[in-house]
Amino acid sequence: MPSPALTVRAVRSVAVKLPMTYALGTSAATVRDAPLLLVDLETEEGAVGHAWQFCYTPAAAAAIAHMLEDAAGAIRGDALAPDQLWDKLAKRYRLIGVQGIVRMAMAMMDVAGWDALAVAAGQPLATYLGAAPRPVPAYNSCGLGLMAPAAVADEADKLLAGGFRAVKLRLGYATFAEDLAAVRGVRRRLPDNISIMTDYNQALGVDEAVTRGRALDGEGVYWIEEPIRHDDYAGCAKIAAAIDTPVQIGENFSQVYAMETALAAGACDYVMPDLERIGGVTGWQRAARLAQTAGIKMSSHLYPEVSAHLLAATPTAHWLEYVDWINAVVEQPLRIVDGHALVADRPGNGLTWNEAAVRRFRMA
Ligand code: SMN
Ligand code: MG
Repeated sequence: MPSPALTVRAVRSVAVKLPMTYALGTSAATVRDAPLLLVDLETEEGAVGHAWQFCYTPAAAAAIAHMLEDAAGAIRGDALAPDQLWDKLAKRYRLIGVQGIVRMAMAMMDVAGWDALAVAAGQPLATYLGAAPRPVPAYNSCGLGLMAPAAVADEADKLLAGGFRAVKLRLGYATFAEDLAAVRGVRRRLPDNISIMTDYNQALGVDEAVTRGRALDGEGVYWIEEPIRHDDYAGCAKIAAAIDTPVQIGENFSQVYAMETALAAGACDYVMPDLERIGGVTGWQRAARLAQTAGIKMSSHLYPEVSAHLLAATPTAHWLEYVDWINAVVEQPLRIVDGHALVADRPGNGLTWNEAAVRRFRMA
């Protein structure tokens, strides 16, 4: 069922800081409170679309909100046609470049826009995109930061609550011996049928990544994510060719063009675009078509509520990255059953704010 024609009326955002159940302890930085931007896109016809953005650092929340205001002013009164709005804003920001916080603001607008369209059509987003909503395999990506081996194994065990059959372990300790201790500690603690993804968050150089990657072959690691600088695709290709464990990259793909370049370079075995960096729902669909053509498995990065709908509509869908960060401020958190994310069976992407909670966690 097509959505009735909608017109953009206003875009509003509110910044919140939510305490995380498990700290995100990457090799680059540790995040204990999630600075998030919650976005509402209002239409003249009444349908409202929602989206959220992880801002990485509180200062960025204000900056992205400011860009969002600028973009909203530019599309006020326009027909809600996400492709066309993307092109219009891409032209507006051509000189500064559609990257960083500019692109994040555009992508949020796009996600909220698609939500409003699906809400107006009375369909879950997955259905609106032409797919049948279906449970999507999810790994628990909360926690498992850099810490003592015994602590990391204890935490891994807790993360299986909810029936998860996969978790993600952050690596990139000062020495490989510490990486190995973490991997072995978790591998020994978890049942054999539980998959362990690993993520270096770009900590290594190419040679060190080849050395550590080869040494991890045979340790029961499902993938090695971002071993080196995210945009060194030639380096990633060298690592992918040298080790048996699959190399995963993609959270830093800036629009589908970066993914095209990465795939042409043979940079990885799997891809995992980030909803906001790939260009919202519009960008995700382009990436999904590219992954299909390339025959490469595609997972998601963050934003599990919306990504569940998108993976249900992705021909080479692989794993959904689950984080619980938004749960404190939504009316109905994403449901995980038997390690699968259940695509919300209500119109739109399923996000609606608990206004009292939003007031409580609002950033000053
Ligand atoms: C990650 C890093 C920074 C913020 C969120 C998530 C991590 C991941 O690389 O893939 O989960
Ligand atoms: Mg990552």
